[in-house]
This record gives sequence, structure tokens and C-alpha cells, in this order.
Amino acid sequence: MLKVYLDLLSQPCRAVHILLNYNKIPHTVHTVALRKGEQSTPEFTKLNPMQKVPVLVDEGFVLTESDAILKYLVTKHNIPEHWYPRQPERRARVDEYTAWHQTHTRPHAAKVFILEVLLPRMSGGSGPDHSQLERALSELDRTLELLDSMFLRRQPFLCGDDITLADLLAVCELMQPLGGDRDVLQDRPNLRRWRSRVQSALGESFDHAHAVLYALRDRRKAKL
Ligand SMILES: N[C@@H](CCC(=O)N[C@@H](CS)C(=O)NCC(=O)O)C(=O)O
Repeated sequence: MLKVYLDLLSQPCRAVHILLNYNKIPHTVHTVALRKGEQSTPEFTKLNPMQKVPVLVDEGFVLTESDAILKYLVTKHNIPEHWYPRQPERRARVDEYTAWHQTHTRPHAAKVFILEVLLPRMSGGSGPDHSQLERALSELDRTLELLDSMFLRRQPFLCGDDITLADLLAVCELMQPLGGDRDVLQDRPNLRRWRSRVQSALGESFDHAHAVLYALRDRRKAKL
């Protein structure tokens, strides 16, 4: 059976988790708790020398990188074509976003979470560095502007009329700052409507994957 190594506090892991569960692809989940450093154990390092999740193992075939894993799953399993269309131009649109994602949405949204949640936690409860946070937020804002004007335009999903892997990667990344109780789409109604569409298209699998992030947010709120 297909195995995946995940930590659901990780954005790309949630994308893989949602695709598997939504499409009912049989699999087993092996949790790699990043907060406990389990990505650095000798056994896991043997599997992925980069010491990162997600990792997929399919009958001895080991694959890293969420983008490659998601595309492999769609190609290998009989799931609806809209996730990663076969028609060359439509497929290229998804590839265009997923390439851009790795240099824009991913680092910019993740940085806000790191500055607001991870670094203060590691330094024993001091608040975030405000000037760094302001810079990160303004970088993210430029990315959100492009996401809205270049990818979403006036269509319901990032690459057209149907949900694709692009929406899945993007939504998981943009949810992450919610762990610090920050909704990065608060001032962007068009992107907020897109997120609701993605969320309703994914149904339970969305909330199931995000339960750990919601719990983190609620614990932080309770402490304030
Ligand atoms: N480009 C990779 C990124 C993987 C990645 O950065 N994973 C993080 C969690 S979001 C991780 O495992 N970090 C552990 C570490 O760096 O020690 C992907 O999309 O799969």
C-alpha cells in the first residue's frame, strides 16, 4: 500500500493529505513530528536525505517534493482529470502556477508564520520582530496582488473553471498564518471568495487536514 510521511502542520503535507483523502486513494500515513525533530532521525534521513516532509513511498518508489508527489498521484491514479488536466495548454497553466508558487506564495506566506509563530516559540515567548514582520507582510501583499490579478483574474479557480493542484497548494500555504491568528486574505475579498470556493469544493477533507492548525490558533488565542 502507498505510504506517505507527513506532519499536518506542514503546508505541502496538507495538500498531499487532502488530495489522497478527497479522492479516496488507499494509503497509510506515517507521522513525522517536526517539532520533535523526527525528520533528522537516521531512519528518516535514509528515506529523505533532505530531512523534509512530505515523502511518498509507493512499492519501493520514493518521491519527495509536494509538487512532484501531487502530479504523480494524479497521473498514477484514476482520479478526476480536472485536478491536473491532460490538455497541454490547461496543464501548462497548472505548471505555470506550481512553479511560481515555490518562489512566491510558499516562501512569502511561510515567512509570516515563521516570524509570528515559530521564532517567538523557539526564543521562549518573546514577541515577533515587528520590522521584519512588516517587511514580510508587504512582500506577501505583492504576491497576493499578483495571485489575484494574474492567476485568479475573473475565473473561479486559479487555473480556470475547476479546482486544480494549483488551488490546493495555494490554499494550504495561505492558511498557514492562521496558526498565529492572522487571516492574510482579510483585506482581499476576491481571494477570500476564492478560498471559500476551494474550501467548499474540498468539503471535510479540508477541515480534517487543517484541524492541527486550527488547534494551534485556538491555543494561542486562549493564552492571550
Ligand atoms: N519544496 C518542498 C518543501 C518541503 C518542506 O520545506 N518541508 C518542511 C515542512 S513545511 C520540512 O519538512 N521542514 C523540516 C526541516 O526543514 O527541518 C515541498 O514542497 O515538498
